[in-house]
Amino acid sequence: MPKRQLTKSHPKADITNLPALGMDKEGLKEDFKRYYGHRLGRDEHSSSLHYAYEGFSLAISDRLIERWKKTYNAYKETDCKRAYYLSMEFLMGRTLSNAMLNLGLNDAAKTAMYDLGLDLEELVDNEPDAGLGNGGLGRLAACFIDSCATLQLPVTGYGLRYEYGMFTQLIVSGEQVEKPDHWLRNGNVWEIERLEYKQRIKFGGRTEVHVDEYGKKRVVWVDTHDVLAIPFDTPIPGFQNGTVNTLRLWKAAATEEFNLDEFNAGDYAESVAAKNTAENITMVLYPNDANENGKALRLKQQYLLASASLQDVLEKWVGNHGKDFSQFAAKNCFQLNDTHPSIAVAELMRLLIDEHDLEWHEAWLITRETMAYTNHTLLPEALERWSVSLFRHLLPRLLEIIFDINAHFLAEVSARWPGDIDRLARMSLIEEGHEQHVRMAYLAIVGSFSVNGVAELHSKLLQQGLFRDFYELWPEKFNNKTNGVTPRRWLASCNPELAALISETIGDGWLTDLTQLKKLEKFADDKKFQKRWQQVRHNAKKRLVDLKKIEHDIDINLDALFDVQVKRIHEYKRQLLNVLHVIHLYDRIKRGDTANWTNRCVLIGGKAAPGYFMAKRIIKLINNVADVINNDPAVGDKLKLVFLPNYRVSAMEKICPGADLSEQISTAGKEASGTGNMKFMMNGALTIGTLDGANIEIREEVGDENFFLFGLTEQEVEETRRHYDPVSIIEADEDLKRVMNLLEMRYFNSFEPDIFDPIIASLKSPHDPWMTIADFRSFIDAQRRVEEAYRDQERWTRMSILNCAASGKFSTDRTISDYNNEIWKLTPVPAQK
Ligand code: B1H
Repeated sequence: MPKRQLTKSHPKADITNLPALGMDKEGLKEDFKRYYGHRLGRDEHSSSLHYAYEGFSLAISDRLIERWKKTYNAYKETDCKRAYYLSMEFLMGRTLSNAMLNLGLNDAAKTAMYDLGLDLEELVDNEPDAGLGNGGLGRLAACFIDSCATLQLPVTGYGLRYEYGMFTQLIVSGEQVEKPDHWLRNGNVWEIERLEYKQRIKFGGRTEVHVDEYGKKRVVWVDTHDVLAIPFDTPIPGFQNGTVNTLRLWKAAATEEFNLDEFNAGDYAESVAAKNTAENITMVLYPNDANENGKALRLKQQYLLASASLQDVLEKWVGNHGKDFSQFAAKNCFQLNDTHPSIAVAELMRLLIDEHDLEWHEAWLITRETMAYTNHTLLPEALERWSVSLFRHLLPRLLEIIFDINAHFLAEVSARWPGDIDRLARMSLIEEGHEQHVRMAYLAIVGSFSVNGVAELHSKLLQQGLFRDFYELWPEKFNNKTNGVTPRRWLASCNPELAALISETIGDGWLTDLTQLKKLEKFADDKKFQKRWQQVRHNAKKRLVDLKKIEHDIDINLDALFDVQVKRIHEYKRQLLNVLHVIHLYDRIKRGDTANWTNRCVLIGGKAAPGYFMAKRIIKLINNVADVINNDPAVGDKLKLVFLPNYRVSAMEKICPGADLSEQISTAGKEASGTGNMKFMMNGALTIGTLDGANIEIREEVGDENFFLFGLTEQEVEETRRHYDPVSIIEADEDLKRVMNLLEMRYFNSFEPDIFDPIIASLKSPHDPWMTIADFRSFIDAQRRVEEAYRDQERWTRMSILNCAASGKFSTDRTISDYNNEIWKLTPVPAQK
């Protein structure tokens, strides 16, 4: 075949040598019109907002891609060290508004759309959320990659491109109904498929030992059922700095030669249908937050993510360095987002030994110098353990490697503590018992050079409790990295009015150095500033109510205290405690105890894992209580209770600016960190909370007098547990007795007898792990202090300003700087001009 002429006579560089795109409104208008009219083939008669959104997003996307290439080249030229954030979840939410803000195109975009008779806000609201995560852990990953790009760190996010993200929650007769979230139905303008970087993933089969001509033993994994992993890349822009990093999400696909035998046998339709088995792997996100997913398909997802990502990195390495891995650990670091991708430890060993011919000890040194593990929970039900038999069936070669890692590791433990058999059993990567299980957290610890928790208390409890044996062995591995949130999305973009007021007052340096919010302290007592602060927050409350009115058709008084709890529904987060308080307020109204009353609107939102019975029942209780209260004419403006359906990232962007009070009321020691608490604080809400997770650090930053503390400490919880007697506590507390009595007399379920019996039973059980009843009195008292503070609007506003001013620590820019300085050790790389 003759060589193609095109590449010969025209150097390739010319293909991408494009003139810079215009960053003014004229440039945007021109591109929008071309995309809308030509690419999408729409005209002024098209009534669908979607195509306007799509056309405009394409214009914005072009400007991201332009900078993406320059960032890529800058990283390549400097041959810098890189980090990879491996996560089963990236809860990205919407992209368009964030892209405009980070490109500095907000004003140009708004006027461009206005000129064309379009409302930019409507377009922005038309975008579906990319809900590829459950809650805090997935959103943290999204905030992290935002901060990495803003800090110009060469970090790539690796995840899975689920066809169906987090389910859509409907509320029917007060109960949660799940609807599949086909977020890709209308396409996704932000991603680019990169078939040229596909990887092959092995499953099943068996291993054989071969001896090569030099007498060297090598293991081969044969008779496998292979699947392809296809990467889809999304650009991740930094804040107005020219850097655009990459989020690479893998989609599973059948290999080209799939089931050729069946084709040949003439069973065409059967074999095409078999394609599904491969494609199912990335079909759906498992919707279990902080809970075990024991399914084989989930292990396949985890392995596909780990294997495809590691092969991707190794392929690039070999392309540049051949088989010389001496500098690999100095140039690469993998951060494991919980144990979900921790099979990467064994997979890196497999790839280095089986595919790249390294010796065990060389491969182990590299693995132990490149892997770092973040733990996000102490809850035993969320700790991943995979049965050895499932492992043997799906990933036989990986299981062998895990056994070998374990043998080496246990030898190390024996050398340090000779004869300590109990300790060996406790620390083994394999849990014995009726069935053997692989302890994924232990695999992650043994295979990593860094192990961190996500808030001070959480990291301390890991060291003293869950991972104590490992801490004794390797204290130097353990560290803390307190979580954060990105101030671009969670202040600048979601609350533009407050952001403008802040910038006008202290300048706009806070956008990339959030500690500058401290400068607001000076204005906390300034009457004029207070008035403006109140006005802005009032407007945000109005926007929140307008949103809810459409859905609920109930009247909410804007002067009421907006008391908000939005997060996954879980017993440890104690939405129940919140409901008990609401019932108590209702009871006070009914018995006329309303002197010095503060009107209150309680908003609760969150999804329950579809198989989590108690969580679903709690949703039903909230809705039933709301029904009674909101329809009781004796209540009026004094109290409202609203369940916000389908809580998600884009909903939080409207909710957090309008909240007065942030409910962070988990049983102490159970919430690893929390991040919603930070979003609320940043937007000027006050917190009522326990000494749990990052609440402790929030209170430290803002001062005790600006935080409503209640409840047992973690230590007290553990002590009380031994003699916990909720029935006596109820007996001794008149208010609580009345609340429980209302529940027990079926006041909120007169037509649905017994449905709340399981809830009542759990509250009254001496074995209730969440000890809700123990904290009732202290919670009610703290809520009284809240009401008193709120009635003095000047005082409240001052506290609100001080909360925002003290939120600087909780930027992911700080979190990521800490990760980088203490774990990754990357050098920032400025983008090319
Ligand atoms: C957190 C999870 C989690 N911790 C298992 N653990 C999952 C566990 O699908 N699964 O199997 C999904 C998620 N999520 C949260 O992480 C903590 O509860 C929060 O306290 C913390 O703020 C957040 C981020 O660190």
